[in-house]
Formats: sequence, structure tokens, C-alpha cells
Amino acid sequence: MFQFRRKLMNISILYHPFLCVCSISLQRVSAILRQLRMSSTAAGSEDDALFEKINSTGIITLNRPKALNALDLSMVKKITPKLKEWCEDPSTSVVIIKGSGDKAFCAGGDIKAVTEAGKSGDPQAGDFFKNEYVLNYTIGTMKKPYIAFIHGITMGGGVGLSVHGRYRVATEKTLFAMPETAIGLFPDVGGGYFLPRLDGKLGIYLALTGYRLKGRDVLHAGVATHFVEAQRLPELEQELCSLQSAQHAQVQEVLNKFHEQCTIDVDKPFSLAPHKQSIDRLFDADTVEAILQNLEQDGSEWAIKQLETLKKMSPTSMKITLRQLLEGGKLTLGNCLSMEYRIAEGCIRGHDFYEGVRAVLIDKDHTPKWSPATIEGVGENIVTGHFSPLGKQELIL
Ligand code: QUE
Repeated sequence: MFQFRRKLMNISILYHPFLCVCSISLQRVSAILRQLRMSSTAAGSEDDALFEKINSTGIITLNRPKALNALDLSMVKKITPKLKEWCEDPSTSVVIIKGSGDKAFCAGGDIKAVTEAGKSGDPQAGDFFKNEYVLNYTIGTMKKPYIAFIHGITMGGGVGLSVHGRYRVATEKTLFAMPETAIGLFPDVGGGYFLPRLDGKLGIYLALTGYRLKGRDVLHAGVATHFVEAQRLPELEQELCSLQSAQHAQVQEVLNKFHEQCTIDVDKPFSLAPHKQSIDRLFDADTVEAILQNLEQDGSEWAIKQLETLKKMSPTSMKITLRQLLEGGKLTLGNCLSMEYRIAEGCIRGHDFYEGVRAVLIDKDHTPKWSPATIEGVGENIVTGHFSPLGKQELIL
């Protein structure tokens, strides 16, 4: 961009005496500038992810606040090598990741771009997922303390940047969800790994319904490790940056102190506590059909409400999601992400992902026309097709 501005100045100096030529070239220049700005949105800009080093702490800031810090390929391609560099660098002992602005840590992956590539048959459509899952794996296998400040909206891709790290600090403004069944996708970024490891059938419930956990609920669910009031995050960051020896023990000491000092909603019970027994009983099944039947038979007001929610989701997404979690519960993170890449490629080949993104993120009419339209219509072959090995395209971790 800087270079371009310099060019622009040259042009105006060059043509200054010839006013008419100048106005034509200025028009042209502004068109080129517009083009450049547009392509920089598509291809990412220089400052979409920021990196700082304060003493021995590396800080990553997701910096697309207008897009709720949604994660795109440009950001992933900057974050992964920087994380690897910090992992090797003896002068870096801690990594913090946060979002810029007050609304979101990261609202998801920038999947509109994936559907655009996928629609035109571009084999690069899966590139974003592949690179994103490698980053999720890098975070999940880091030995140094990695702390995610999950303040504000944390969904999909944002979950993948936080939940596999050792420490996740939530605030009263955290809104956490894996809402992908609503857009014809599935709870990827290692959802198949962490969701089945939550208490009882909570993960299956969160994955199928996309239920939103707010504030202290994120801690109750076992997603966050610490809860700190939003206003104190800068102070927490400063204290972590000033640690002389920042091993896990020292990091934990600081995080625990801030956590214990926070009294917001300290006596408020988990919003799902009244339904936890029902969740563990009704969502304990090998098939989506059985879960729907359990809810129907239960017939309580809460169960009917869950049925209404599930009726809106992509039937294909629900079936692949249940299978993903049942398998993922038995896999390592690396093998789970490899499986998820197969499923992602299945979604790119299919129908509902495009229709869901259209209905929720593009046209925003929120009335997707799923195909197949019913759970019964989703044959076993469709589900199995999403789990087929990809040969040379496999993601190997
Ligand atoms: C369900 C989802 C997503 C969603 C909304 C849903 C999702 C996602 C985004 C999103 C949000 C903000 C952005 C963006 C994408 O919204 O996965 O690019 O700026 O990424 O109801 O699964």
C-alpha cells in the first residue's frame, strides 16, 4: 500500500502541469485504488493479524473488527509460521491471542470465500480448511503456555483458535457457539475432538443445536479455564507480560488470581443445569433419528423447543456431525482433524453448505432449502461419502 501511495504521488507530480491528463489519470488511479482495496479484502491486508513481542510474551491480535475478526486464509498464513517461530524461539515463553475491538474474539471462519471458490469448482476451496486445521493442530500441540482471551463472540473458527490451547479466559461478554449445523456445515476446527470430551452428552447437544453459551456458562461447560471481568483484561495482559519466569506454574498463578478476584455472576448457576439430566439421557444415541424420537417421547416443553431448533438445521449436517463426534471421541486431535478435512471436502462437494451460507450469511433470509430435506432422506451412503479417504489430498498431521 505504501509503495502504491508513493507511486500515486509520482503520478500527480508528473502530470500536474497537464490538468486534463491529470484528471483522467486520477480517475484511473482511483479505480485502481478501489480495485486494490477490494482485492486486499479478498486476499487479506497487511494488518489483519498483528504480532507484538513484550518481554518474553508474544501477542497475536486478530484485527478485522468490522468482520468480527472472522478468520481468513491470509490471517491463518501469518499466524501459523509466527506461532512455530515463537515455539522454537528461547526468548519467547508465553503466547497470548486476542481479538481487536470489543465485540468479538473471532466470529468464525471466512467461509463465504470458500463457498465462492467451491461454487466455481476451484479445487483450492479446501485450502482454507486445510491451513486452518494445521493451525488448530499447532495450537493443540504447543508446549509453551498459550492463552486465548475469548472476550465477545467466539464461534466456529474462533473456537479452533482457543479451545485447543492450554488456557481460555472468558469474560461476562463471551458468547461461545458451534453453530455450523445451521449453515450446512459441521462443527469442525477440532470440534470432533473437544466436544465429545465435555461432560456427558453436552458436546453432542451443543454441536447439534448450536446452543450459545454466555459469560460464566462458558466456564461451567468446561470450555473456558478462567473467568475474568472484561475491564481487567489489559491488566491481566500486562501482568503476564511482566512475568520474569513464565512457565506454566507462574502463568497459572496469575490467571488463578484474576479468576478468583472476579465476582461477576459468581453465584449464578449454569443455564443448562436444569436440563443437564435430560441432555445426558435424550442425546445419548447413535443416530439422529433416535435423538429426535427421544425428544418426542419426552414431550416436555424444553424437549419440544429442542425439536423445533433441530428441525431448522441441515439434516445432512446433523447426521455427519453426530458421526464426527462419536468417532472423534476415540481419536487423537491430529487424526480427528484429518477426519474433519475429509468431511469438509464432502461438504464442498455437496449442496447444503452453499445453501446454508446463502441463507444465513449472504441473502440473510434464514430460510435454507436443505437437500435432502428430511432426516429420513439422508441415506447412509451420503453420510459415509463424507468420511471417504481423499488419497493424495489427505491432511496428514
Ligand atoms: C453459523 C455459522 C457461522 C456464522 C453464523 C451462523 C460461521 C461463520 C460466521 C461468520 C460471522 C462473521 C463473519 C464471517 C463469518 O457466521 O461459521 O465472515 O464476518 O464463520 O449462524 O456456522
